[in-house]
Amino acid sequence: MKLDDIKISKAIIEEYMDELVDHLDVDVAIGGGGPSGLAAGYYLSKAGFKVSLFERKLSIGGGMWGGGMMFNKIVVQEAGREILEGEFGVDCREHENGYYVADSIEATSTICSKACKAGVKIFNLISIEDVMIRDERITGLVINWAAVEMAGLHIDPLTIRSRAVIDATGHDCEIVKVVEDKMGPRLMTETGRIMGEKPMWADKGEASLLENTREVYPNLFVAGMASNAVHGSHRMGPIFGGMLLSGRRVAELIMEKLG
Ligand code: 48H
Ligand code: FE2
Repeated sequence: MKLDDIKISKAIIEEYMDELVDHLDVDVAIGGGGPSGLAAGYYLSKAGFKVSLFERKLSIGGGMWGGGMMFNKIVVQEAGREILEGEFGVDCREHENGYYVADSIEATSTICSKACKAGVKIFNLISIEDVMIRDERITGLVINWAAVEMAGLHIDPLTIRSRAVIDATGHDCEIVKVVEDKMGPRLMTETGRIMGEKPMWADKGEASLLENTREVYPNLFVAGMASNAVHGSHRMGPIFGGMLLSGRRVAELIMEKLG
């Protein structure tokens, strides 16, 4: 077959546009492609929900690639291992009683692959810059090219409609921040506001994560590190079991809500 350069371009543009148009209106829109967002998307897609995930960066996986301080290993506890090895098939080696270690490259790439195969439509290089709110309920996301954001160009965004939104943007809880900025102290936290992350304490941080994984504004759920940041709980360092458990938990909560 003689290759035609224009046909290659046309194939890319048309296939991408078809998928984008098909995902303008979804069940669940996820902001952030770290471990919690990917796990949430995986479980929701596996259950038959239509899911779009938007990630600002070129690479998916958030803070998982780098392990701890660039030592590319991650630690999970037994409950986390049940997901990492049991669900995703990533090798976990017991280093010491109850402390399992996985290769961060294998873990991140595998979770990403499983999420895609389960049906999560991942759009990388797209940032969430705002939300849509109708009658005090989140009804979708406002998105723009990450390159537009980085260049500081004045280019208006586009919108995605969804029945539920997950803020899985990590430490910065960027989606919840937008809601707080625009709606005032109306979050479902103790103060109605983002309470801010507390210092490193692996045990406490992991223990509080599932309870903090919840709806924080009608139709807006938090997962992963954003959950602890929003609710004023501790960070936990490079232990990633909680992120996966939080992703599964938020998926369960949304399935319950959406039916
Ligand atoms: C599009 C965005 C936007 C935006 C951010 O940081 P992450 O890995 O988040 P989690 O919660 O899945 O995992 C947290 C974990 O990586 C971690 O940091 C831990 C365990 N820390 C403990 C500690 O003590 O430090 O991924 C979030 C992703 C990133 O890829 C961002 O680029 C992306 O979200 N993102 N994408 N639009 N507005 N904001
Ligand atoms: Fe972190």
